[in-house]
Amino acid sequence: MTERTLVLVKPDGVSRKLIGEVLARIERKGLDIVALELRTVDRETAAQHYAEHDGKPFFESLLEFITSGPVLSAVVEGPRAIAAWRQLAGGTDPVEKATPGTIRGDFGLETQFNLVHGSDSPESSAREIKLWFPNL
Ligand code: RTP
Ligand code: MG
Repeated sequence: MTERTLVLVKPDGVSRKLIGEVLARIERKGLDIVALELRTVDRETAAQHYAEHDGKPFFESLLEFITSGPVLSAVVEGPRAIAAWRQLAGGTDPVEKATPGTIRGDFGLETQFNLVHGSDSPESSAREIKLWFPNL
């Protein structure tokens, strides 16, 4: 079944010039990129995006990080796109969870600075795509 997911290259990934690397992996997997934008988001948008983590100890530093520079946002489409993209990204902790061969496993060292985001369910995907691409 065709699905859509919201992909972000976070500010660390953009500043490390990994946009091309990430998009190449999405394309090599066979997924379609149906929308793409580069912008720096305000605190309100970041807080809505990560609303599920409101109140957690890392929430404030996460918002500071996500708003610290340009973020690449993309809507990616294909069969089982949500799980397929999370497989390409790798686990949240780039060392303990992500395996080599994944984006986080190949390029990441710290949990907060883990380079990319992907929606974790169809509900999150619908909510996040509406937030990042209201006109899509
Ligand atoms: P994401 O939402 O960004 O795709 O990452 P995820 O599903 O793999 O992980 P999630 O639990 O949703 O956490 C969201 C982001 O918050 C930062 N984080 N920092 N310091 C910490 O313990 C900690 N835990 C999470 C990471 O940037 C993580 O991707
Ligand atoms: Mg998440």
